[in-house]
Amino acid sequence: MTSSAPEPDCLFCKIVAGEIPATIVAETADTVAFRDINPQAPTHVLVIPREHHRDVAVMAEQNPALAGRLLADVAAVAQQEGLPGFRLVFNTGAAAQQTVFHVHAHVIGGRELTWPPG
Ligand code: DGP
Repeated sequence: MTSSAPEPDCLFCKIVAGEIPATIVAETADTVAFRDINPQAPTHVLVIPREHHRDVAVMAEQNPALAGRLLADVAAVAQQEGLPGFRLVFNTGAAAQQTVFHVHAHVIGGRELTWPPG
């Protein structure tokens, strides 16, 4: 069974709990948004739910309302960052280069973005 309780060894659960520092740019009752430690663009913010879900597919299945609110919080962060456009990425699974297994939305912008991604 998949749990949404905090995972003791989860890096992003520790950021939610304030146990690991992060440059937080926005917080809501549901989500925390903070700057990526390895930015791929002038603006690179991660928006995560406070609840632990392994990836976006699990979150959408277990708590679709939360998934919707997370998207609204992404939009608010993009507006707060003054982005005229942005790329929203959920790397999902190791084959897609997901490395932290607590769902996170990459909000990337502040430069001309190319397509397709690598
Ligand atoms: P992904 O490959 O989609 O799982 O992205 C994980 C992202 O998390 C990656 O862009 C780097 C970022 N990251 C990893 N560890 C930390 C950390 O301790 N603090 C912050 N702010 N970002 C982190």
